[in-house]
Amino acid sequence: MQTTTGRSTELARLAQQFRLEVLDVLHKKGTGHWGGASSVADLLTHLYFERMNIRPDDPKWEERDRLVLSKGHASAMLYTVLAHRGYFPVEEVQTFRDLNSRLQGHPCMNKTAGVEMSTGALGHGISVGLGMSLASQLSGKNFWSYVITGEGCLDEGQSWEGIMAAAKFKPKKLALLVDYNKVQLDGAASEIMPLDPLDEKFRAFGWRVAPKVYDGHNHDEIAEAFTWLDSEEAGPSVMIFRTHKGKGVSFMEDNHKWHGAPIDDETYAKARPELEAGLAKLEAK
Ligand SMILES: Cc1ncc(C[n+]2csc(CCOP(=O)(O)OP(=O)(O)O)c2C)c(N)n1
Repeated sequence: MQTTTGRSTELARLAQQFRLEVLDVLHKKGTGHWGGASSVADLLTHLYFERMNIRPDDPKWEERDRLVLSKGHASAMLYTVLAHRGYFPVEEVQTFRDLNSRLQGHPCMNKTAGVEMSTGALGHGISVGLGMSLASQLSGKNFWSYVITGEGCLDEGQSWEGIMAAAKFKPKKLALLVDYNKVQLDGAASEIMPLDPLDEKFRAFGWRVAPKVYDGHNHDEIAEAFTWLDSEEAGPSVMIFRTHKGKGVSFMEDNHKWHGAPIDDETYAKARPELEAGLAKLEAK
């Protein structure tokens, strides 16, 4: 991870710590989605610890920025970030997927503080984010609505209905972050449903598109993307981040096998030291 500023290193360190904690809990529970959770760790960490205007002690504060994790299967990372940001106790993450826990396999907005939208059925996030951003304008508020989608999520037709509708209604504060790891549930995106050239597709659909694909594991680049986002107020905006599924564990990176496979003891014993080594490297910076 090539970060230059102290703050970027700190954010990268936090994200890596969250990866470790997620691996621990998924191993303990024998269930959950490691691939997509590790991929989105830096984006969620940057949003919640650097970018978003939120009050974790008042989760329903009306002016708060909203985040819709459209790829809801990455819930374990969302819960870990929300817990560390103060929405609920960090120990509660250990109840992940337990019967009657608030922290189910896919996020539930009616149960869990900080979860803005129940997701898991892919494809709905953009439409929901559009509604949130229009509600912000109609009610005279000024909050951001952020949506994170994976490329598998973009395969859903509903995503493109939302993209078209956003181009029509032109909300000023709707930002889409694409967690572009190019690997889906059971194979490469290029085999399942090619999306490239993704930036040109968004442009053709009438969106404001960031001038480059950012490194979604480099916090200097994530910050650069947000600087671009703030540089003008002009309708729905999309930032594409190149990420890696299974980030932080060499034999899991870019391998669809680790989309949702249980982390057994043997795998855990090989994977954890790699994440620990990554964390130690960041701590030494
Ligand atoms: C409507 C719907 N169809 C299928 C699935 C099953 N499914 C869960 S995750 C996934 C792939 C998601 O890929 P992507 O959005 O790229 O997420 P990531 O690779 O970051 O995990 C699929 C097909 C689902 N959750 N919802």
